[in-house]
Amino acid sequence: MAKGDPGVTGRGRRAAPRSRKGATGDPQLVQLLTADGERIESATGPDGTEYRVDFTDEEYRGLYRDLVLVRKLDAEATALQRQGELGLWASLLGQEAAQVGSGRALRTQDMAFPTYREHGVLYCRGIDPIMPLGLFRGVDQGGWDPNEFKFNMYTIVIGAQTLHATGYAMGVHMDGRTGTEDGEAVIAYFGDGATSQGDVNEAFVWASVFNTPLVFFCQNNQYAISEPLERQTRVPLYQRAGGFGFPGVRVDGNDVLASYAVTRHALDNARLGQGPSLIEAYTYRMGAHTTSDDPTRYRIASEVEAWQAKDPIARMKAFLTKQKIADDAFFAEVDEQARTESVHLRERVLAMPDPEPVTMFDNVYPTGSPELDVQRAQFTKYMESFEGSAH
Ligand SMILES: Cc1ncc(C[n+]2csc(CCOP(=O)(O)OP(=O)(O)O)c2C)c(N)n1
Ligand SMILES: [Mg+2]
Repeated sequence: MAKGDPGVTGRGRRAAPRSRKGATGDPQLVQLLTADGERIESATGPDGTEYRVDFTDEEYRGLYRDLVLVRKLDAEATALQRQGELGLWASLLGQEAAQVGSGRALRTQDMAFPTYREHGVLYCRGIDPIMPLGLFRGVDQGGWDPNEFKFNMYTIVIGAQTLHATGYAMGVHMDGRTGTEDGEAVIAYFGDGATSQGDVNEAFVWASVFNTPLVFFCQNNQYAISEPLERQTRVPLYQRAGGFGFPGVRVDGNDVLASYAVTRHALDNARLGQGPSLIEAYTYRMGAHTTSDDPTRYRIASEVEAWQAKDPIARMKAFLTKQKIADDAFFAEVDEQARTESVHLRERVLAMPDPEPVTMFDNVYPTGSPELDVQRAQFTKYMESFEGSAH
């Protein structure tokens, strides 16, 4: 989507083409675009909130472009790993709508705390998509400035970032940066498996009792590596929020429009000082957990096929086509852009220089530390012990 703030209201917006309120077939699920690409004008959440979007045609096309680009760059990263150019890759395949919808719902001042899979949110924050590839290639430690882009570093420790986000959001609140329409909100991403972690449950408690401006965004992709959802919970995950004292909602995470609407609403409530909420984006991890995983060992092909029919990009394409918002020339142009950008990404990854090993001590502390100086000296000596070493 073009730079700026894609709106949910305003002049010149395209009216929703069809009104089929409540037609999701699943009363728990907030959905604005069916798997067949039919628009639903509004959907009601469990607390009675009415969700809707009102995008211009250009904004709809922008969302589609985001989805396609993010998927293509992710596929390129997977291919690079397979060719030995990355150590590992955690693919977002299938989760593009949850990430682009929520990522585009963030306002400029909002801060995001990702896991290791949020490449789509990273893209929406305007960060060069090569950044996580440097991390997974092992040549840098992420490389982007979290303050500049309002997107924290990737976190591998499951659920830990929800506590970081809670502390950050408490600070935002204490600094008086909430309570107005241009206030700040914070979003913490995590997975279904992470909901079983102590960290996440502690974050829920603290966020709740300190009324923090925080949206907990759980991408329920049905698996934590090989562990299925039924090993994490006996109730729908979004209902957990009730026990902690804040609202929860389940959104169709393969529907970019609903993901946008629900996240925008939750963030705006948070920035106004109304406290935290939990969004469960109901989606599916179409690929492996990471490139080290073989999902055929623990799930059956028919399950994957059933989710293929709910593909987030196919339904957006069907909608744009049916409503004549986009034509074949547009789709071809987006595909060509995705191809060009992925080729460019590959070239830049292959050209990434290997760092001097000793640089791993850089950036540990902003102003260094005596202990680190000792370690650096020891390591330098060790490296010099290798015959012919230039270090
Ligand atoms: C504290 C901790 N325990 C275990 C792991 C190993 N681990 C890495 S990913 C993962 C599963 C996470 O599943 P989920 O939260 O559903 O996120 P997803 O990978 O599906 O996006 C586990 C157990 C870890 N990284 N950190
Ligand atoms: Mg998961």
